[in-house]
Amino acid sequence: MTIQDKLAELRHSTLEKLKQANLEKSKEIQDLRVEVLGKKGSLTEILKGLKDLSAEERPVIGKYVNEVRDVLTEAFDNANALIEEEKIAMQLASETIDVTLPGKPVAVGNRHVLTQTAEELEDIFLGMGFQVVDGFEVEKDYYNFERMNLPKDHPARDMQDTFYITEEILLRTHTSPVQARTMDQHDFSNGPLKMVSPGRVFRRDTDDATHSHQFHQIEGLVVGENISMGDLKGTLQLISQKMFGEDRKIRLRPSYFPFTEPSVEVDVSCFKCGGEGCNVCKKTGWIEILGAGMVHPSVLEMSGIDSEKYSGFAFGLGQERIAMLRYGINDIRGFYQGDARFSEQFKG
Ligand code: FA5
Repeated sequence: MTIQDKLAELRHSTLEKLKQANLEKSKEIQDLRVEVLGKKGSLTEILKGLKDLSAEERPVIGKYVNEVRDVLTEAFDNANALIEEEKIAMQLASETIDVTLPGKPVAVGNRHVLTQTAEELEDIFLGMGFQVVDGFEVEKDYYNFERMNLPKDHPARDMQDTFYITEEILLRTHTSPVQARTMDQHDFSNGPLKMVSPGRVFRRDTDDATHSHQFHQIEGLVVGENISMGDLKGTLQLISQKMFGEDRKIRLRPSYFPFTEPSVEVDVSCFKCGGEGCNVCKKTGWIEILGAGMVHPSVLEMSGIDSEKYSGFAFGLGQERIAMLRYGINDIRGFYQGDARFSEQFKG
């Protein structure tokens, strides 16, 4: 038998076997493929005889070998495709999909409780005619300290050490630098300046249940003619009532900030015991919520504002502090850990 005959015979017999193969048994076809086209298969075996051919015969037979290989490869591929199709057809015939089954519920997130607190405060202030202003988290030493009446050697800087980018650029320690930036821009012919500015601040503080090295404040500032301590008290009274309930009272205690004179700490009467004394207010009946005061004349003058004609009040409150008191959160670190179980409690 010549090589050509052997090839013709292999082609014929393989195609016949493929025709008869049980299509449901794809293994049968895979085995046949290895048997015929595999490395040690029948085709390879026949090709061993190529070496005995003459130089003239070799290209002719070579061409024929390729033709047989192509025909058989295609035949196996077709058989496999047919098997795949049959499989899918069988699956479709046996499977039904119940389109009326309820779907999987999509988990809906919610705004972070600090964002909610800030937005609620912003809404109250917007209602009182304040504008909401953005500040810079990376701030100049000049605005964070010097314009707040804290020159380079001022001892009160020690209370607000921070992360320095360069000697002159730092992560702001409070939202107060926004005061100077907005006062610089304000045109009093358009009326008094009334703004709030929420944002993140940074300090070299040791983290514990009530302190974090980064937290959030809301700055408030009003500058105009005849602005008095009474306006400050009235504004803060309203905020406390809106945030903690109508019955809340506030009290001002003398304090010190270099950028306000006089300066006060502001306490709100305890929302839990109503002033009787309990574990929330540490038996005092009062809870401290913010620092405030009348804007220091030097701070006004540094913005080119005539302190004889204009006066103002400012305050800075801790957003975490407000949220912790409102919702009875006892550890500030919960705000930053990204635990969904914490956030889900404040869906609103
Ligand atoms: C200030 O930062 C002043 N700039 C506030 C101010 C503004 C006074 C305008 C006068 C006029 P103080 O350092 O007290 O003040 O911070 C204000 C509030 O931020 C505090 O009442 C507290 O609620 C919050 N706070 C301060 N340090 C931390 C901290 N490490 N972690 C969380 N909250 C803090």
